[in-house]
Amino acid sequence: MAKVEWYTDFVDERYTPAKDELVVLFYFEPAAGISKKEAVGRIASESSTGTWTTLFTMPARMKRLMATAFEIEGNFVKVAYPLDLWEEGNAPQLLSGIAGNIFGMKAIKNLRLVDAALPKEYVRHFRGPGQGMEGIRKLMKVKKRPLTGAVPKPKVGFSAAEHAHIGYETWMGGFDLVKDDENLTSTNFNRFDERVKLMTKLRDKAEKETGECKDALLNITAPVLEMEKRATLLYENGWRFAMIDVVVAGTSAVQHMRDILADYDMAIHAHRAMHAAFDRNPKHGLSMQFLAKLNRLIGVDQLHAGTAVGKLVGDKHEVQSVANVLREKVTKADGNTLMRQEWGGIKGAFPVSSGGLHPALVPDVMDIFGNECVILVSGGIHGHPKGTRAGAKASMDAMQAKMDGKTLEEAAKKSVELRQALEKWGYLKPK
Ligand code: CAP
Ligand code: MG
Repeated sequence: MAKVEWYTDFVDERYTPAKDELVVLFYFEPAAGISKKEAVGRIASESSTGTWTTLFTMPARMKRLMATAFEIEGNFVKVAYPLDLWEEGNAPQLLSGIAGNIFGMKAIKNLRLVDAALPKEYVRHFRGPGQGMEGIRKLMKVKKRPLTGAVPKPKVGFSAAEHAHIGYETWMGGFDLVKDDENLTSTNFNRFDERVKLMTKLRDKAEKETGECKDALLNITAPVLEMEKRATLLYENGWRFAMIDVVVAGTSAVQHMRDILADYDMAIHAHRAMHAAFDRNPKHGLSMQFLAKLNRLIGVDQLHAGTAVGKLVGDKHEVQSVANVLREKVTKADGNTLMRQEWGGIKGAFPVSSGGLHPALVPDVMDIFGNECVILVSGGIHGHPKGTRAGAKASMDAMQAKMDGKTLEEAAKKSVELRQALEKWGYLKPK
């Protein structure tokens, strides 16, 4: 019978990728009855030039565009992709290739895109963060410590006036940023433009009263033309950040908004809501470190990276890997978690640690991330026995204690707010 399939033409274990090839590390499990070689051939074929059967005609050019599965180690495989497969500066197209049909192939029982090593020639077509970590520190006039912020809680339900009041209390407790929750956009009880107007007034008041720089992560997530309008409204009101739920908004929208916001010299705070739909299963989906790489490449300035000690998934190794991908000039290789990545002129982005934190966990987060991060403590300040302002102060006192090398018990002797927080939550690690 004539040859029907040609998947194994995409496998060569003696192959050495060219310097300018894009290499992807996958975890894979063949379906029953499929050999590893047949499985990795399918991954390389379906994510580059192939299909399920041999074809009548094929242009000669196709040959040099074929991907090659070249390193199989247990259930991990590396696939090399010729650079010409990829349109310059087009992040959605990269995903359609290396994170598209292959997840649905019957011959592959489980598949996880762990990381991609992007060649310099590919990276140079992306702008990366507009502000980056240095730019944000300059904007906020915060030199050394982690930046701090909180989301008004309950997540949604406040009117714009109530929201702005909670924001003011958060700022007056010493926090830098007031963040909209991921599912707060412009609802009939808290319209975006109303919230911007009232938050602007109270930001100016808080800045005057504290002499500190105060800002907000106001959520512009919406259809893209509406996002443009909201970004402009923020800019016109002197805000220096915009928040986007980058996974639900989509890669194309984030790339577009990155250009708009960079023209406004505004930073992008990237919330990652919905990431756990595809990154928490260690056997299937996309890794958070790859999502972080993609978003730094496109140009978000800060991205949620997890806490390890809070209420949401992501252990210490994962959150530190994500932080490395976001911050380092060269991300070092790390087993089957990370491949080496040179970032060239692409600025670093802040990892954001948030989710189930309270004052007593702030030092733990600083142990994991160091100071080059943003720490959001939301329920952990609004649930303080003496309210938001006291909760923010307790968190700032915990952070100062850590920076002074003091225990929280010592610091609590001089901070009634920290003592009260310790009395309520102790060192609870919420689930
Ligand atoms: C945290 C939060 C953030 C999570 C997102 C929430 O609130 O506002 O959305 O941090 O998770 O809605 O849960 P709390 P991650 O501080 O009150 O938990 O940062 O892991 O993406
Ligand atoms: Mg939230």
